[in-house]
Amino acid sequence: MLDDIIEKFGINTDRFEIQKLSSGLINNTWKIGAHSGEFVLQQINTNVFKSPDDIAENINRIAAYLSRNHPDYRFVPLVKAKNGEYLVTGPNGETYRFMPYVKDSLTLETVKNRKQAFEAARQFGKFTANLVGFDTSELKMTLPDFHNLLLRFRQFEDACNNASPSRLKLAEDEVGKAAKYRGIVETYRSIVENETVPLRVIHHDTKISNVLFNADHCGICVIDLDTVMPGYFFSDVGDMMRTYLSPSNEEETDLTRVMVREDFFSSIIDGYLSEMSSTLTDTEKALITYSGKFMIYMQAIRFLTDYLNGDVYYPTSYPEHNLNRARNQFTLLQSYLAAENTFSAFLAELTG
Ligand code: GN1
Ligand code: MG
Repeated sequence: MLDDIIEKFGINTDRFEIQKLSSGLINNTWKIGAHSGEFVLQQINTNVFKSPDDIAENINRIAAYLSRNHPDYRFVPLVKAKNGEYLVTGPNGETYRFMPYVKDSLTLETVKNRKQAFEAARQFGKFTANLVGFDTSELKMTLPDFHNLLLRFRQFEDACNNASPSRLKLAEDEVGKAAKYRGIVETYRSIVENETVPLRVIHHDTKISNVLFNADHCGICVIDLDTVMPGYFFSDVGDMMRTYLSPSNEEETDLTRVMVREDFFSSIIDGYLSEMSSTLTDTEKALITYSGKFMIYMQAIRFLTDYLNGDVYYPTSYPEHNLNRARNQFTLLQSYLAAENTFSAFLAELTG
């Protein structure tokens, strides 16, 4: 079935290998080994991304800018189909795209050591730093309000009002935690209303599996560019903290394994600032500790909202999967909050 799609991207389908890649909750991804090389095929989830053309346009604009201004920067471009388009439509209206596979690269599901945290943070910092001169208004909003915490909280409240009594009952503790830490939403409100945080080219999904590494654990480049849009730096730094500080990821159900490793914090900061230090404003630097709370809390309430809504957004493999993910993220949040003063003290020393 996928043969026809691959063929439209110019691959000779007499002989090729196909392997499903598991990472990513939203899109489907395959690695293709063909005579002419290795590629990645992706089916874009158009229930989530309503205008996949906008994603392709954003990636192409950024690719053009980077190749003009930072020709040595490693960027994975889209491959054109034989008809000259970047997207191919399947028999049931599905949307596909094609990219080169970065040779000898590997991805990580969890961060094992501080070097990996540093390297990943450096790659995302480099991405935004190299695009400082790029006019953010040229980018389409592929998911409007994606990291708008005010909206996410309203969606959570709506979900509470509409949830089945049984799901609401099972999620009682987590609903209580969402309310308990509501101050994180209020801080967000005051940041967007009062502070002048600049819009930058932000990746918006800086989890560890979105960085390609080589065998020596050095970062090669960032991938998964669907949510690259104008945004705030704390989305990216926050998602690094969400996914690099803990030894286990959001799928872990043994909550004793979900925790913040305090010494990994400085590795993230050092990696990100190695590229972004001269770019970030003082206002932004003062929000670094907030970043982690913001993203961990938002992801907790997104999983919880989806559980209450009956699992309509994130794919699940068992009935309480999203509730467990929310539990995991609230556990991480509590561990993060316990370390907050240590993080702030470290930053105060670093930034003066
Ligand atoms: C989704 O599809 P994937 O795995 O790249 C989600 C992110 C979440 C992430 C949690 C468009 O990303 O926001 O952080 O799951 N992307 C979208 O693993 O909702
Ligand atoms: Mg993504």
